[in-house]
Amino acid sequence: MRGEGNFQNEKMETASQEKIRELQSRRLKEIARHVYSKNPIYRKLFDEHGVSPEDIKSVEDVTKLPLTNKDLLRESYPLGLSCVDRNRIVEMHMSSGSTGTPVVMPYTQGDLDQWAECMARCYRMAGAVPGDAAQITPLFGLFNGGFGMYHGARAAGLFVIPAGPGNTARQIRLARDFKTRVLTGVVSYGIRLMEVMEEMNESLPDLDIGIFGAEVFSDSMKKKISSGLGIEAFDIYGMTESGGVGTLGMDCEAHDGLHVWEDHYIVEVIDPATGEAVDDGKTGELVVTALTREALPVIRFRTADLTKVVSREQCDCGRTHVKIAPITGRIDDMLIIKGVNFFPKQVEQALMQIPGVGANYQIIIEETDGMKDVRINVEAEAGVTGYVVEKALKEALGFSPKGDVYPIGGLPRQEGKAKRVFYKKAGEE
Ligand code: DLL
Repeated sequence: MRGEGNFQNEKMETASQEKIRELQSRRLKEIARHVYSKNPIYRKLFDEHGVSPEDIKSVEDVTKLPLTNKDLLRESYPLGLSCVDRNRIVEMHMSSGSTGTPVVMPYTQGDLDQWAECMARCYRMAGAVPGDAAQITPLFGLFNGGFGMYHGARAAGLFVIPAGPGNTARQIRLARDFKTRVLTGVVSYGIRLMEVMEEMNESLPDLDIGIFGAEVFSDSMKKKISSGLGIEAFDIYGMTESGGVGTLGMDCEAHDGLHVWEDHYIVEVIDPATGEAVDDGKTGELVVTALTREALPVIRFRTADLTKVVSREQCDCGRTHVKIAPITGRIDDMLIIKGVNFFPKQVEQALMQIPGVGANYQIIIEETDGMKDVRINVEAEAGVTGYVVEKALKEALGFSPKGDVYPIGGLPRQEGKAKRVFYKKAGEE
């Protein structure tokens, strides 16, 4: 298998669960002390919750700590939650999120090294080896995607092509001329690349590994991108709050879950309504505690991302770190139409299985007199009828949404993370 024996930090990636627990216990005690002693907002939060760092004796005690969420980070804008002196901060990233209030993540040099290590593990887990050309297509800027993939590629000893997004024809030439073996991007950029390659009638024989994330990534979309680009596609996870892309792991060659780097993070899955832990195998909200970050370690951060624990056994790839399911979506992404609850990912999964349907689609929620209805527009090759699409969606969702079939290229394209769901009031265009 391609990733077998291919580790960035073999000792840690294959350490026994017992050893990992021991390390997590030690690090949790340290991080609780760190945030409590260095930041007044954290101190107040712990005090109000009636917990002190001395109460934390092992990893199980994580549940004694208060849950936190995006609001805490937003309210402390710009650097109110930082736990180090300002002169130790060497880089920052920021996400604006849907409400527009930014979340800032400052980094010390130690944090950059931690990020690079996590991301480098992902590259190696995908099968990349030192010297491979890695073309990095997410934005280099406040978005953490470009720089995170850069720091990690350097740590893994790769030949970095910091292409950034856009100009897809040039991107394809770069990949051809510099023999790109590893290409990274947001999921919708993988789609874009596939389309332009088809238009240009290009193939990239050296391209072998695609690392995509930042957006929900259904299995059927993964298959489509894999066959379209002639690569093995991996689903990479991370967020501004955890410290960026790759910090929360990726799937290995077994492709049956994302390995979370447990020496750096404690993950819990909770019932979003009660805040209580759910059993392994049950879907809930992922909660993350950063154990090794200095500038802004999140404590029991409610990600709003839905997933479940898939396995805590040693994987065929040799890694021992917990596997979680690919993210279903964010809690607030759930749609309720005509009494049926569903996630955009289910629509994607159903659409991508229809032969001839393209990779771009829109879910439009229309509201008339307080009643919600949904239209699903897709792109498809000639010959794919609305009837075929409707039938597949009915099977997946239990009802038939209206919608139109556009020719390939007929729906608008966006840069960065794709917006798939649109809201419209009656009569609006
Ligand atoms: O999207 C980090 C990233 C960059 C991941 C490039 C992968 C590739 P944010 O902009 O802070 O950071 O957005 C984080 O995006 O809470 C999830 O809701 C979603 N997300 C990230 N990766 C995945 C994934 C980056 N693999 C938010 N599958 C997260 C599903 C993802 N959703």
